[in-house]
Formats: sequence, C-alpha cells, structure tokens
Amino acid sequence: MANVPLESITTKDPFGPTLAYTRGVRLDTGVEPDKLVKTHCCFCGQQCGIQLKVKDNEVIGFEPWYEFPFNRGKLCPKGVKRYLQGAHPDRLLHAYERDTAAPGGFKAMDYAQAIRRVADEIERIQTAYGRDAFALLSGASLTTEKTYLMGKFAHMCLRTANIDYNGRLCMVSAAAGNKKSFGIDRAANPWNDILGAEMIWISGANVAECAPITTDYVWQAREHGAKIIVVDPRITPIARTCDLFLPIKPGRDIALFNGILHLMIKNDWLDHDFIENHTVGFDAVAEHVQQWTPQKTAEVTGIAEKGIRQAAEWWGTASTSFLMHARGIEHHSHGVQNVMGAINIVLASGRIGRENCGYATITGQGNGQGGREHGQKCDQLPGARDLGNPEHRAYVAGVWCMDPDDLPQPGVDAYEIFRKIDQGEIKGLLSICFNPLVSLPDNNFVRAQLEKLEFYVAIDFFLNETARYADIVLPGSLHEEDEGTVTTAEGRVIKINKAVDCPGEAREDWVIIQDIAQALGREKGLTFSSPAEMFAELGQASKGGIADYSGITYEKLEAQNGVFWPCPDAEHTGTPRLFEPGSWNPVAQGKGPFYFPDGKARFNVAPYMPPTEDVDDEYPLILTTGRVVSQFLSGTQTRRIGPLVDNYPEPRIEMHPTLAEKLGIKDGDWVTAESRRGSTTLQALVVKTIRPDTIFIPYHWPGRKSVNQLTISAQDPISKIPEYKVCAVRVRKADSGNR
Ligand SMILES: Nc1nc2c(c(=O)[nH]1)N[C@H]1C(S)=C(S)[C@@H](COP(=O)(O)OP(=O)(O)OC[C@H]3O[C@@H](n4cnc5c(=O)[nH]c(N)nc54)[C@H](O)[C@@H]3O)O[C@H]1N2
Ligand SMILES: Nc1nc2c(c(=O)[nH]1)N[C@H]1C(S)=C(S)[C@@H](COP(=O)(O)OP(=O)(O)OC[C@H]3O[C@@H](n4cnc5c(=O)[nH]c(N)nc54)[C@H](O)[C@@H]3O)O[C@H]1N2
Ligand code: SF4
Ligand SMILES: [Mo]
Repeated sequence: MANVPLESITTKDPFGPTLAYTRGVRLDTGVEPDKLVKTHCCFCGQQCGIQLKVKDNEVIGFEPWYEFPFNRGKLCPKGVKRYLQGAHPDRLLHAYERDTAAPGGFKAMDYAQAIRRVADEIERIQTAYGRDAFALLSGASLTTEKTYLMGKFAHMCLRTANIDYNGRLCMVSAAAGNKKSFGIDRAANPWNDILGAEMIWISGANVAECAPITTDYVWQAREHGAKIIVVDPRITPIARTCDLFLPIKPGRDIALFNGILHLMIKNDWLDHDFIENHTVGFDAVAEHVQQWTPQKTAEVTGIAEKGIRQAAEWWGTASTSFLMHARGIEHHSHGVQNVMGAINIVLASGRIGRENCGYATITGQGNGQGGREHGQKCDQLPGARDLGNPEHRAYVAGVWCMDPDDLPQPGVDAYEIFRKIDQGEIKGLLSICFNPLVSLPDNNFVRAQLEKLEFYVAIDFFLNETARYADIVLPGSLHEEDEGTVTTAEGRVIKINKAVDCPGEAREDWVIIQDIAQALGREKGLTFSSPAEMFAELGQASKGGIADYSGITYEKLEAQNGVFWPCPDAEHTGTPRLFEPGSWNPVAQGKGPFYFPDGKARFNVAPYMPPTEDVDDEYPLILTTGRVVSQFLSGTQTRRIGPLVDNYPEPRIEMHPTLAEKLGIKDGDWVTAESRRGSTTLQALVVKTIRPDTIFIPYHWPGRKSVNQLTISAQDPISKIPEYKVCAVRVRKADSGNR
C-alpha cells in the first residue's frame, strides 16, 4: 500500500529556491489513524470512492472503500497517491501580494487586508469602467455548491455578465450536442449498462489512461463476449485489447459517423419503429449521408474501407450496445457536429433508454457534470436554465429575492474574456480553480493579457503558473478540507466529506468568496453558513429545471451511495437511466422520453468540415494533444506528487518510426515542434502506436514545455470549445532541450 519514501519527493518552493520535502507528513507506515473518512478522489470525473486516513488533522494515507458501487475499492495511480498533496510545502498558508522586491515576487499579507484590497479593486474597476469590466473564471473541480455560489456571486453580487469556467475547454461540445439531440446534457446511462452490452464503440477516448475505472467495465463486457471498436489516431492501451481499431486522421470523425450511417441505411440495419415513434429529422440526415460512401469516407478519414464496412456491420446488427466518446471528438472547431454525428448512429440503431443500450460522453473533470449545471457558465442559471430566457430569469431571481432586470445578460466564453482584456474592455479578473496560462490554447497570447490586467486575484491552494501574474493570491481549500457534492460522469450526485481543517490562514473557497462580498457591502444572498445551506438553496433554484436537484438531500446521498439527477421530490430515488419508455420529464410532460416538448429525440444533419488549420507544405504534420495516466490537467497538483512525477516526468513528442526515420530522429533525441504560434523542444518518444502523419504531445506542463504554445485558438462556433486536437506543425531534430 501507499508507502512512499520521503526522498522521492522534491519540489520547488513557490517563492524561492528548490527545496527538499520538509513538512512532517506521517506517511502510511502503520500509524493508527484517528479516523477514516469516506469520500471521493479529487481528480477525474469517475469520482471513485476512497477512505482517507486522518491523523492529527493530516491525511496520511487511504483505505479502499469497497462498498461504493462505482469502483468497488479500485483506484488508478492518481487516486492512490492523491493524499500526498495536502502536506506539500507549496501549500499556500497565507494570502500573498505581489512585491517585486520579495523573493519569488510575492510577500505574505494579512488575510483581512487582502480581502479589503480585492474588494476595493473590484469597486474601483466597476465604477470606472462598468460592471462587466470585472470578469470571473471558475472551475469544475469545485463542488457543486461552490459553482452555484460563483454564479450567484457574479450575477447577483457583482452583476457582471462575464463569468465562465474551465469546462469551456472540456465538456461544452458534448453538452451542446446532447442538448440539440436529446434536450438534456447528462450521460444517458449508468455505467452498469456497459457490462451487458454486446457491442462497445469508443471514439476519441483514451479510456485506460483517462477514465481508468471504465476500463474495468469495458473488460467485464468483453469477458461476456462483447466486441469493442476503438477510433483514435493512436493505439491507446484500450485499443490494444479491442476487436477493431480504426486509426482515424485527427479532425475527421463526422465523416466516419456519416459513413457508418450511410451503410446502416443501405443495409437496412435500422430500428424503424424507434425512428418513427421517438425521433424527428431522420429523412434530412439520410439524404445528407448519401454522399458518404465507404470510398469517400475512407479517403477523408484515412481508415481502410474494409474497417469501415466491418464497423458498420457490427454496429448495425448488434442487439445491445454502448457508445462512448470523450475529448478526442469534442476538442474541435466542429466538436458539436462530431457529437451529433455520434448520436445519429445511436438513434438510428434505436439502442438507447433500455438496459445495456446506452450512450455517454465520458465527463472529464472531477465535477465536470455538476460544474456545468448550476450557473457558472457564461449563459447559464441554476438547474441548467438559460440566462437569456425571461422565464428562467424570473424564476431564479425569485429564489434569489432580486429583480430579474438586475440580472446581467449572458457574457462571453473563457477565451473571449482574454480577447476582451486585449481590447481593453475587461480590466480586472478573479480566477478560482483554473490555470489558463497552461490550459488555454495559444498561451503566449494569454500571458500577454495577464500582463495587461489592472488587477488580478487568484484563489488556489498552490501558486499555479497563472497565479504568478496575480496582484493578490488568496489561499483556498483542498478537496479534503471542505464538504459538498459533486456529480459524476454517470450523472450520480455524491457527497464529498471533510477530512481535515484548512491549515494556516487558508479558508474554504466559499468563505473567501463571501468575505469578498461582505467587504464590498454587497453580501445580500451570500451569507451562507455551510455547504448544506447552499445545497438546500440550489435545490430550490434548480427545481423545475432540467437539472432538477430539488429532491436530493445530503442524507439521501449518504443512504443511497449517491442519487442520479433528475430527482424532483423527496420521495423520488433518482433517475439512473434516462429516456426509458414511458418516463416523465418536465419538458415533454409525458409525451415521450426525450427532453423536447414533443418528447422526441432529434437527428441533426452533421456536415463534414476540415479542421481550421490543415497541414500544408510549410507545416506538414498534424499535432494532437491530450493526457498521460499519471498527470492531471495543467499539472498543478500531480507535478507536486513525487511518485506520479517519477512515472512521467517530462512531456515527450510521440511519433511513428517512419516519420522519425524520415526526419533523422531517434528515440530520446531532442526535437523541436513548431506551429505558426510557437514552438517547444522536447525529447522524442518513437512508438509504432501513432499515425505517421500525426504527432502527440501531452499538455500537463507549463512554460517552454507547454504544448499550448503551439495550439490554435480556433473554437467551435456553437460550444466555443478550443480546437486542441488538431493544428499544423513542423518538426526537426534539435541540438539540446528546454531544461
Ligand atoms: N490521467 C488523466 N486522466 C484524466 C485527465 C488527466 O489530465 N489525466 N483529465 C480528465 C479530463 S478533464 C478529461 S477532459 C478527460 C479526457 O479524456 P480523453 O478525452 O480520453 O483524453 P485525451 O487524451 O484528451 O484525448 C483522448 C484521445 O483522443 C485521441 N484523439 C486525438 N484527436 C482525435 C480525433 O480527431 N479523433 C479521434 N477519434 N480521436 C482523437 C487522442 O489520441 C487520445 O487518445 O480525462 C480525465 N481524466
Ligand atoms: N493542449 C491541450 N490543452 C488542454 C486540453 C487538451 O486536451 N490539450 N484539455 C483541456 C481540458 S479537457 C481541461 S478540463 C482543461 C483544464 O485546465 P485547468 O482547469 O486550467 O486545469 P487545472 O489543472 O484543473 O487547474 C485548476 C487549478 O485549480 C486548482 N484547484 C483544484 N481544485 C480546487 C479547489 O477545490 N479549489 C481551488 N480554489 N482550487 C482548486 C488547482 O490547484 C489548479 O491550479 O485543460 C484544457 N487544456
Ligand atoms: S479513475 Fe479518476 S477518480 Fe478514480 S482514482 Fe483515478 S483519477 Fe481518481
Ligand atoms: Mo477536461
């Protein structure tokens, strides 16, 4: 079990030279804990159950939590090591202010003075330039209570239109595609429906590294004879065990889905009853995919015609199935179209809303689901309501006891916030739980904007790379230092339990936000005394909305090991599977299972468009980006956990041996990859598991190792997700690296 030698952890102090690990964490060497706290992993959207071992207000290790039904005690390497971050010496214990004379550029300051300064700057900027000149960037690793509070803080307290969140980089294409097709944005099925499916289709999801526990579901299905199709430009670990691998050229997934539907129609592998009774729009889609013959599909996607025909036959003739996708098809300037293309082949098969017949996007961030429902998105109000809808405004304003006319109109997305800083329209920024300097595309532009801000305050428990540009840094709370709820990839609302108190001057994030509201003299509606109080109010604010939490209580969550939303009243036990025949929802009012007034799902024509920046003679290779198993997102947390760093210490450039040979590159050589926006020099990782026309670089590192120096800021016009998965680059051998 977790027993890590101290020497394996070295770190850089946020404000000074490199230090050895110093604080006296008692690692799990047989110390008797004071208590075991049942909670969940702080990282990905699987939200595995875990028990934290606590001794003298420190998390010292963990025990598996076998009874939690999703993971039954299993954890991935990040879950196993997560407990090591709390006692890390970089943990922010005070508020800090920028001081160029101080070592590291910051000096500790009194918490109350820091809050005063933040409030004064907000007041000054909003008075001088208007309310929208102060923007907020929030995060989907926060509990749902905190995300609700952030929306209320923006819309009611600051009355700024400009709040958005890091799920903009993650879940918004899936959300928009699901809303357009089903009228609701949630995984259609619980993961148990994977187990008995006879056909599993995985597009653009590195399941084994990014949703590791889902691998177990897929493998259990395979044990029962399921066939597995994987579509990816790389032979990822899950692809190594699949039955059919389709090595797609990045940015071409709609073409494949259209080609599959073409063959389903041609061979009459369709569920006519389902299409007739439960959907609209099939004819237009059928007409559109006529052009997507296997030959044309093969030409565009780079997949052999034989593979396309085989996939269509297996998918078309299956009696049960589960289709899942993740960012591989969503991080595109046509990400929403890709998602609608995927849903079209599910609807044509009629295999949804029944046992072992399912569909889901695999939600990424820890609270990627709950964080996109209750009002921190730029156009959203709680309950997945719309800020632009007069009825929705009136309802939420009623719960908040305010005049609906005082609510701002929808603001702009997270990237556009930086463009507005550039244009001089936004002058002040508060960020919480977001590290845009590492995670946004074309990040040299982002850096320039951070330098332009008149005032910037960041709330985090570590000084992330973006926070280094802040005027004030406020010490927020770690996952285990607060309670609340999150909603998992399955749509299951679960309870996060507090294990330890915040150390030093650090505060629960929601306390900090309310302290700012109070210092502004605008604390009306922001005087909660606990997460439970916030949850009760968010239940009311969500009531009658699509994401209806009003029947959920903390007690019910504990008693049932989580509750799947919607859950509209006290007697309701939740809705694990959506779209079951005969099921009721507030939009269709009994007319059908889908969340449109007629109760029917929508086929949507999904035309193919090439990526925004295709390859050419100057930049002849496709760059695609993503993750590795031992690092998480912008790396703020996992780059501080020694054993995970040991696992994958530096980003490397994955390339095929054919390409490497052509460029005279050997495994381990220093290689420069360059786009029209920036370049990075990293070591080559020569592998046979990637298309020869594509290179892959993981994005978890900052500065000169950041692949987001190269990526393009093109966005999907509907969802505004950035096109992280395709841009054009050139690659050459370099003399030495970035160290
Ligand atoms: N270890 C780890 N796990 C994580 C995270 C993490 O940072 N580290 N982050 C979490 C979060 S927030 C997210 S969003 C998820 C992301 O989970 P995933 O989406 O599974 O991970 P990615 O690596 O972003 O991309 C998935 C796959 O898409 C492929 N791909 C690239 N371009 C294309 C394309 O055009 N078409 C297709 N079909 N595939 C393509 C890549 O080769 C890659 O294997 O993971 C979550 N889990
Ligand atoms: N090139 C490329 N770029 C990408 C992607 C890609 O595939 N390729 N993927 C994109 C995706 S899917 C995502 S989700 C984004 C993620 O990008 P970010 O959201 O910027 O990444 P995080 O590392 O989650 O940053 C969150 C910060 O929040 C802090 N934090 C975590 N929990 C809490 C909390 O409870 N309270 C407070 N106060 N702070 C907290 C962490 O310490 C960290 O500093 O990156 C995107 N960027
Ligand atoms: S699969 Fe996700 S939630 Fe589970 S232990 Fe790993 S990182 Fe944590
Ligand atoms: Mo994500």
